Amino acid sequence: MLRLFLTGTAVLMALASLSVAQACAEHHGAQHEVVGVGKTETVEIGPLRMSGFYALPTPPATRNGAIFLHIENAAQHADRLISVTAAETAQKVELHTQTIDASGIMRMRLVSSFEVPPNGALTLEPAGDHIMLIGLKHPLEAGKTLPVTMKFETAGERTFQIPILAPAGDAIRSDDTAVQHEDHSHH
Ligand SMILES: [Cu+2]
Repeated sequence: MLRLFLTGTAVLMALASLSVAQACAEHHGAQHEVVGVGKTETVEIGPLRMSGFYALPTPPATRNGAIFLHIENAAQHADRLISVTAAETAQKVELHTQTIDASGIMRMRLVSSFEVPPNGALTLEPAGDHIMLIGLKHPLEAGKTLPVTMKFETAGERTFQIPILAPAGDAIRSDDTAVQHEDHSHH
């Protein structure tokens, strides 16, 4: 089992989660059907319907990024997200679960797949399960998109563009501010 203590990234992600709902609301306000122009609403693979996908922008020195999305499964059987590749953007891509332990430390854990339950849904979101981009080849820039290929055990694979959305309110401004904020929040 691989346990990661990527506190810097975790703190940034925790901060980002404060404003993500707003960013998503803005994103969902626009209706576009064209895949790959940064305003994509849904992508379907067989009975799987992916929506609300985005990545957060990263500061220049940041090594890792994360992708979030919602996956609905209309089938009577479960499926599994078994791999994600983003070769243009990151050296590798991992599937991570994220929990907060008893002492308030965020822990990310590498998993081999995410289950999408039958007639159910899987939501990857900040401070929860997520797709992690490891070793960014360039910073994630708000307003751009990054291509990913998501592969499911049963439904197969699909390549599409993930929009990079700036969180509203400038939550990600400086690592120092983020760390201090995190310290105070646990007193
Ligand atoms: Cu992670």
